[in-house]
Amino acid sequence: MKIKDIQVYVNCPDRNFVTVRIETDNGLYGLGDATLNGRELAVVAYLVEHIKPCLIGKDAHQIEDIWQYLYKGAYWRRGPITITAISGIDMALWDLKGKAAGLPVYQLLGGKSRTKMKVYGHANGNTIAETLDNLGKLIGQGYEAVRLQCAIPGLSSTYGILKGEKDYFELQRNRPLPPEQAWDTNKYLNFIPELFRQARSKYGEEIELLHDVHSRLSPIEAGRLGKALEPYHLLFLEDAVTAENQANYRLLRQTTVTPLAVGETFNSIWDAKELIETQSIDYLRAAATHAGGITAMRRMADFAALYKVRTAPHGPPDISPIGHAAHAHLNSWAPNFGIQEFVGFGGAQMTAVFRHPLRFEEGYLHLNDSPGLGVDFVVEEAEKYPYKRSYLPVSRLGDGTLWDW
Ligand code: CS2
Ligand code: MG
Repeated sequence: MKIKDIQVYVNCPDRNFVTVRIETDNGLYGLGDATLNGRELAVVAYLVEHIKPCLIGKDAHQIEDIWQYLYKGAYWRRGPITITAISGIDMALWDLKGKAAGLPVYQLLGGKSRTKMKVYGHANGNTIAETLDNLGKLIGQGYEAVRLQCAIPGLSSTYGILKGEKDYFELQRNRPLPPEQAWDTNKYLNFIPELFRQARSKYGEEIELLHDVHSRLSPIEAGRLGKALEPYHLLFLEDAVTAENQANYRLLRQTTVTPLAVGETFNSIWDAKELIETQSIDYLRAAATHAGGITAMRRMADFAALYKVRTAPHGPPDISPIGHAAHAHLNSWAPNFGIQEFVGFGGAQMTAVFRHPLRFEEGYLHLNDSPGLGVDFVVEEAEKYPYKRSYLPVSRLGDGTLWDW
């Protein structure tokens, strides 16, 4: 099964996505997600200029060899641009292998470890009352786990809050330059415990609650927050601190029993190695689209399992339905799957462009048995939505210091 051609598409149905399409000499094609929010064109160039010429004529069945060839052959290893490009190729090759075998990818990984996948939804609000109303709506839809994010009183804007936009897609696609958002750690730390106190008081102990700090604290500030949230027993506190220095989490781990999750910005198992070996985290948030595709995620899941760390793949609106489908196959197989972040399937434009094998029901995702990843990408629809440059925000403290967003 030789690679005959590789097309790379960057389109903006609801928001920008990068899609890899690999065609083979036996008439099949495979699809992969190579979206990198705010840096899409760098990945497109990497795929078209540097990867595509090397792969034409190669055997598409050689998934591992191609992964090693693209990873080691670049010499300049790792990094989000390189690994997101490799991820898109890798997903497309697994899609092809499944189609050639007439089997869903999860069967190629070892079969199903579960019949459905637990997800967590997002409840956001400009006030605690609004956030809790949205939590109630998700509970009514059957979610058993919900992430809470709320605007911080006294701050003009903060991560995860829609303000006037109708959804994340509208929020993310209209940023011709990086928006500057204010941040104040003290206001945040003084406010968030009250959000969870009220959530528990209103909805009881059963619903599993999560929160994303989005990498804004120091280890000891995160320890203060983790301890303050212990009475509300979160499923996990995400991105409490950045993990470039993995030792941050060893320090944090000594201060609180609130479970910890990190990894959405990881692009290599090396980013997680020490965190896992020292059992400094409970959930690994790496994503197939940014961490090296299915080949890399399988390796990370197996390594994490040795240390009782579970997977909780990143599932934001800026991973395409192809990436979400890749997660569904990995989540079906992984014995140490924890939970999947789920923000819905997007609007009419998304469903016109992307076909996926997933069904949401009562707090769980169900995966059908279509061969490969079970996805499709309608090129003529996608081309109606040309790429539109858009950036992620940046954060600044009150004195102008550039901060983690
Ligand atoms: C967030 C993401 O979903 C999450 O956990 O951290 O929405 C993140 O902000 C975006 O993926 C950035 O592009
Ligand atoms: Mg996050």
